[in-house]
Amino acid sequence: MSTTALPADPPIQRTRLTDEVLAAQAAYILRGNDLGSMTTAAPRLYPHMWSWDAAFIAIGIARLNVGRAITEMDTLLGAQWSTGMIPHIVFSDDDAAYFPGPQRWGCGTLAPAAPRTPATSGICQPPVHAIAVKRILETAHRRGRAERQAGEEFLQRAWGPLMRWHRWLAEKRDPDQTGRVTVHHGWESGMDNSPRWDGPYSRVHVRDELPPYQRMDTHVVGDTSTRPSDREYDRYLWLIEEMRRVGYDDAQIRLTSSFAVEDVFTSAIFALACDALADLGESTPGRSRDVRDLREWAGRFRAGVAKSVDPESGLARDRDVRTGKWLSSQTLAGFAPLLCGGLDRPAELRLTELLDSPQWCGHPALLAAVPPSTAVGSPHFRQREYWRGPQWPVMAWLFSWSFAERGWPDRAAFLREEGLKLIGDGTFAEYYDPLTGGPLGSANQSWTAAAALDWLC
Ligand code: 9WN
Repeated sequence: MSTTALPADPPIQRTRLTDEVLAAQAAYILRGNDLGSMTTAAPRLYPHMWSWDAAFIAIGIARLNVGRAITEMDTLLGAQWSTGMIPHIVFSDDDAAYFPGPQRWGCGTLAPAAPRTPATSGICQPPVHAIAVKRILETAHRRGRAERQAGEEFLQRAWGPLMRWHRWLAEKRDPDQTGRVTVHHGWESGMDNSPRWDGPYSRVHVRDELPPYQRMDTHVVGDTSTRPSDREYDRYLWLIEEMRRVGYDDAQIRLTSSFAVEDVFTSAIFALACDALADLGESTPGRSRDVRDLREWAGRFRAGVAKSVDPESGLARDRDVRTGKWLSSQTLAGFAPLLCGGLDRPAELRLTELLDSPQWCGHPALLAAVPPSTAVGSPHFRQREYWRGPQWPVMAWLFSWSFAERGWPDRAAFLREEGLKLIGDGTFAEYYDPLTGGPLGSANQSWTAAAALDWLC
């Protein structure tokens, strides 16, 4: 099995591996990407631990080895900042292999709240972690007594860090109690170059003082047009520069960052994660105040997501904090209310019908009926460009999981089947061309393998 990047022109001829072979290959990939106590997001393109990747990866690893899944989460939580933030990257020792690395972030020297070790980035990613803990514990409970005990002990030590993480999001990233999490970098959304961020990024003005840099990602992927452009990277790096200048201080970033957007997808995930954590805390004496806070946050963010819905399109919207304007886009983030609930019946029905319609999953040209990152009919749709069109199997997993939680087993099973159609080619690509099924980005991406394992084992 190759660990190199995918070729520029992927074959359109696809063969579907059997479920047994696919699961075995997924396990093989996760073992291959395992550095001992962290799993790299991908072998060459992403040689470190990413925050939301780690959570999805742990869900998949739990199917193989509950103890190793717990280690993954322990490593991530061990890099938590004193503010409560869980950083978006925990760096491995391979620090020359990815840009921007620890030196460019400079958190070890500039950010009083960052841990001295391990080295981390200075921003966060969507809070899927409590969802992972819930899923890992479910897996542990189905196994023997030893796994169950390891799971319970882990929850005991993870409870405090997870509560601090959630409190930081609720207080520092939503000080005005809008019910929506503000992000200060497209990377914080996990959907780096989505059309969702075109407006806010157009207002990020890169100054001459931006220190020079060399990208590494474009040396790894075969077709650089499937990655963000250099112009986009300048803006990504400029935002980091702004944060460095204020020592990564939360209050200062809120005041000074040229990018401040209420992210409706992250907010829906936060509502879901608060409920997941509250469910886990419910039966333990001494956690009732925490559980009350979690339920309150879940309610606040569910309402914040529902309030963002565009009366015209029915889709949820982000909001640019700097202009005060709602941002309409035809991206999968528009379906955020289906993840966390909170809409009235007619609005929810309208949104599920839109998801199934030819504008989205029912588009006749799609190889698999999972939501593309941007609607095929949108003027911003680019079939091979990262978050501007391709389908990401891990997003199909997230929708499938939350549909099951919401009591929609048929919808959950359908997305699983369709998601496996993509992954079934055995490349475990980072993302797929929705029109050809061609694999794009990195091959052997860990979270793609993890989604397959959770679906198949
Ligand atoms: C920047 C690791 C990460 C994912 C993100 C995805 C991509 C990084 C990059 O890879 O982002 O964080 O260098 O492009 O957009 O969602 O967590 O897989």
